[in-house]
Amino acid sequence: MPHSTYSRQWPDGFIWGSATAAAQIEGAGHEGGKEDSVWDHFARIPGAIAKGENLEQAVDHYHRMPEDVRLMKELGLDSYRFSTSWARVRPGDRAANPEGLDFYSRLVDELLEAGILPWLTLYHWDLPQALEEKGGWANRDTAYRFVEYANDVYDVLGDRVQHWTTFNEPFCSSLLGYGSGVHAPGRQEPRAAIAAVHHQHLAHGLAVNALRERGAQNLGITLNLSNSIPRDPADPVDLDAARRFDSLQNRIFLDPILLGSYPQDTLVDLAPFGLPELILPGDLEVISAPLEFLGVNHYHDDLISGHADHEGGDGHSGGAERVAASPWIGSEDIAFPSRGLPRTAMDWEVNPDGLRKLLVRLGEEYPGLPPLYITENGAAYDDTVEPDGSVQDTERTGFILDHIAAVGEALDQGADVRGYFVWSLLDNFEWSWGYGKRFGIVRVDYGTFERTVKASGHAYARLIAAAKQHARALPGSRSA
Ligand code: IFM
Repeated sequence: MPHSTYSRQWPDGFIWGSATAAAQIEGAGHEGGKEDSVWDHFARIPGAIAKGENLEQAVDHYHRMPEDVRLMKELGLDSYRFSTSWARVRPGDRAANPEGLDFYSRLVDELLEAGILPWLTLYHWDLPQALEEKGGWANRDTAYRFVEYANDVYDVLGDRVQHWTTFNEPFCSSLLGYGSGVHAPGRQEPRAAIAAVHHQHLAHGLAVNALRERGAQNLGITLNLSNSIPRDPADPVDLDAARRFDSLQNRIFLDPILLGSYPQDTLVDLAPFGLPELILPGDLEVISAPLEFLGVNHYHDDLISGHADHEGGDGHSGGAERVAASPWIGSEDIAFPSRGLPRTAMDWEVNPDGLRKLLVRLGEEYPGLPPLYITENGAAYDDTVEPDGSVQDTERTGFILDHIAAVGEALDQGADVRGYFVWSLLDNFEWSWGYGKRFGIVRVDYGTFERTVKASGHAYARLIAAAKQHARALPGSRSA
């Protein structure tokens, strides 16, 4: 029985895409002039990555890029969201590396040739290790180095790439990287984590201004957002815990970037960690530079209890990394109880309606919100390969189609969503979890690097084709 989403009419020009990130797929870890990023370095720390895996070969996209673009074309993608690696473009953050830039230039040409819109992210977590050794994101100077890197990329690709995203999920590369330490660089330093948040904001705003001056017209940032739901909305303890969690997961990013101010409660909560003193005159004006789009990554919501002592830890939270981050935000009391929903292999709950709620909420709470794109949504499951070589990933297929349906409902309720990118095109290196968690709509055999489109990939391709057909049927549609 076809999913109802197949017959829905989508707005004219709605973009269907898929996303990846350099460090997770490229490999060629030390080829073509590339030097260590913080993730290469982190992967050498015993115990940092599951099974001691590393990014050296990843899924060999660096050498198989034309084949991967052919796959995208077969799937019918309108757009491909990828990131450039700072450690490849400016190894050691010394000077631009022509060979590194040439790889991305060839990728962009290949995409355009295939009729696929390149959607570029400048920072998906791979800071050159040389900069980490100078303090990393805890050092304000890194924000200015980021602008140099952004300019180098723009100078080579700006004639062909229209969509520029500064950062992907700064939550992870600041709070998880410098606070809980479960992401590179693996530091557990509360003040450094808060400094990293502010300096990434600053880097974002400086780069937006610099690229706009060079001629960029479509600039944005991608945030990973989740609804923070108090377990008992009548319990002031749960309510306050949910407020604090929302502050760190969502509002500490959304407010400075979209409104030009940190939330008042965040400033108070984080005063012991030095937030107010980090904000220099003029910073917030730079940080809130106007944007043409906001990228939203959504995987799951969080049910929040303020009674960690009674919850017996976060066994069912899907938010273990956040609990690990909690000691420095004064939130040892936060727990993530289960509400009995099905879960993915990441132990993240499956709740498509959360995406609808989030999209509607953004429109209600942020006046002047730029158009939204779902820049990541998807699920890890333990796939099995059938004797005929196919992968019948029914759960992932359902996850993706149900979430797309939720995007449709959000549109009906007034959310201005212009596109959807599934995470991920390929199975890949899932950070500290290594290669064990597969998110791809295309399977990668880690022995041979052979690619096989999974049932979810076929379903997504059918959905894209159906969406185009309906768009053609709409009077006045651009594609008519
Ligand atoms: O793999 C990651 C990606 O790099 C950033 N967003 C979440 C994905 C799944 O964890």
